[in-house]
Amino acid sequence: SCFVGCLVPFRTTTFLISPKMAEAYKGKWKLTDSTNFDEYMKKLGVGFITRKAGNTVKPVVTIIIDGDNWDMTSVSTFKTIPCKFTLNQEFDETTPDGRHVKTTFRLEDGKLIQEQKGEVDSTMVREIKGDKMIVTCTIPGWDGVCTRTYTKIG
Ligand code: ACD
Repeated sequence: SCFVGCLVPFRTTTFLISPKMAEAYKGKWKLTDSTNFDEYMKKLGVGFITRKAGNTVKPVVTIIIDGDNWDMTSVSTFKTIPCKFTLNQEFDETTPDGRHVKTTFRLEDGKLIQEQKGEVDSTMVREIKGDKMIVTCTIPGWDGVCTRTYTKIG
């Protein structure tokens, strides 16, 4: 009927799907696979010592969500990297290797997109597939792709 046909799509997009998409990210994730990370860090201008550390560590990321406010803190033996943000709001981010960038996170098609503007621009897309969170890192003008796979641990 018209009642169902009009009401359901409206409620689905505005009230039900969006919070559920975010819901999938909540919890604790540990890095279990990484490809091309060294190349990616080289393109970002990350120095030798930090790259060695970055290539070695298996960070645990804990994601807490309160409405549009996210806390995505990464813990490893290298360092603890707090990352608090509000969706669709640009903020000053200090990257794990100490670069200063302007960052915006947004949710699009169920994917969390992190856009960094700085001396080198970069985009990180996070998507959930089963018990995996897959992070795809790209840089405009770079042919390569870095993929980091996190597995749900809590
Ligand atoms: C991911 C990908 C995040 C990549 C972040 C920055 C890359 C630049 C420099 C890395 C230097 C050290 C990396 C050490 C730990 C990575 C921790 C990532 C925390 C978000 O999410 O894996």
